[in-house]
Amino acid sequence: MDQRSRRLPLHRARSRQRPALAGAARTVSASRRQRRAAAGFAGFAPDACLVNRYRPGTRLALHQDRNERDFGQPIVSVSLGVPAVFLWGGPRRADRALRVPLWHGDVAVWGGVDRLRFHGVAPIPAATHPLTGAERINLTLRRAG
Ligand SMILES: O=C(O)CCC(=O)C(=O)O
Ligand SMILES: [Mn+2]
Repeated sequence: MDQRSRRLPLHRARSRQRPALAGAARTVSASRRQRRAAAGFAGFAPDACLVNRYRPGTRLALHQDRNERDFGQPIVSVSLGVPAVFLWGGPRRADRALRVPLWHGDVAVWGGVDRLRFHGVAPIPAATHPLTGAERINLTLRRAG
């Protein structure tokens, strides 16, 4: 993560491969807890996963995620496949949006005072990824109920 994105109220992490050693399970789960806590959302237990599939040229307009009951719970968003530019806006639709590049395996988390920020995705470039072809796939994990 570069210095610029470190200052964003948007937590982003590169995916890492799980250790192959069976005995490492406890370590992995401890570090997962630590990562949740480091992002400020130690108790997050998602009960829904929304899957978005983007073909080249498709976009997602600026919007707020308001369908969940408890805005105290964050949104955890996983990017797979071709890269995208995430538009990270403000509390009002008209607020200027930062453009944050997202690559395969990136995880973005937003919550707390930033939970209702407007956000979206710029048109997906024509590109290919070995795992998804021309598509970008996005998973958002949420606490819906
Ligand atoms: O595709 C993304 O990165 C964002 C998806 C999103 O904001 C949503 O599904 O509400
Ligand atoms: Mn959204």
